[in-house]
Amino acid sequence: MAISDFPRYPLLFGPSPVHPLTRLSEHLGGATIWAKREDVNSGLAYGGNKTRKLEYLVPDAIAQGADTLVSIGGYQSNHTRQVAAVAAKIGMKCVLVQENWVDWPDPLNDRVGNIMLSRIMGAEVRLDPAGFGIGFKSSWECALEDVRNAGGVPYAIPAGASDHRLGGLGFANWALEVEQQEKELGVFFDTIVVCSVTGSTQAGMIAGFAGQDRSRRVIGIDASAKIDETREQVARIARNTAALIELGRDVRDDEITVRPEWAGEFYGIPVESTLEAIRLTGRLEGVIIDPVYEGKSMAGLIDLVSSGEIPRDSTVLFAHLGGQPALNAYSALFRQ
Ligand code: 5PA
Repeated sequence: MAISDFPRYPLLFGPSPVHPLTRLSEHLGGATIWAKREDVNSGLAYGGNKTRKLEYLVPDAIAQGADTLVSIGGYQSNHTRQVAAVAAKIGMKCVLVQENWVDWPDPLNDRVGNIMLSRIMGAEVRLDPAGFGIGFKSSWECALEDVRNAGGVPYAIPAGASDHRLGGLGFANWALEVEQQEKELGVFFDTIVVCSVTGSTQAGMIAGFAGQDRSRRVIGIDASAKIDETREQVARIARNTAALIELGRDVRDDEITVRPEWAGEFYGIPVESTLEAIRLTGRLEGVIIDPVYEGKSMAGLIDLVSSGEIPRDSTVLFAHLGGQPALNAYSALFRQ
């Protein structure tokens, strides 16, 4: 089945905007940098990359007769906030397991930002003390069981909507969207920079771009600080998605690049390069990025462009995947 044959429930405004980051490009003095903005892709609770993935999961949930979306993430998960928004939009209930993925001392971490938004949208939020991990958890099984016991029909959405048969489709379609926008703009993005944690964002892109005539580099920047797991997950989902959309060949190893250098020591804890990237992007472009994800991928882009590893004649597309609501739990970092 081609990607266009998969049922898709429209949740986005349309193609997400693409625009140049002129002052950042001048400042770095290297490649030309553009951004594609998943943070403003939808009117649903500030959008983000998961909203795009969920366009392909919602028809499956409806076909299965589900009445409750069940998902999992950290206290400040952007993913669970987007699941809550989508559940509200399509008139389903929502149960979210929110685990203590980040050892972050902010006393409002489980109250402001994403988790507050999920509560506003009517999701049942269950706090769980378990630590970071993108696999399947017993607390999550328990949430599914509780929905069933109460007579409901749950639809299980794994962390980041990634480890799911349809999880890579949203960003395989993103690759098609990029190709179309390039035609309209008369530009070609030879390099894509994208943050990776649960992996289906980058994996979907890889599978989608693999079917196009012109080749390009997709550079994943790990933000989980567990590089082997991220690489394994990206590779597996890229291959499964490629098979699902009938690419007709295997995804080669050299099409899968995930770089570890900007993750710091822990998922969810920004390091100096993260904070510099956030400040620089804010001050030069008025564009806001977060300390957990895009702060790290932007730090990678800044280094790769400044060092010339991404060459001067490159045109780079930075995938801005959303995530700003979490900034509210990180206010201590920006008091001066
Ligand atoms: C997230 C993920 P993947 O998980 O698809 O690799 O995407 C990484 C990513 N940018 C990049 C933002 C803003 C993200 O929210 N967030 C997770 C969440 O629970 O929010 C899945 C981890």
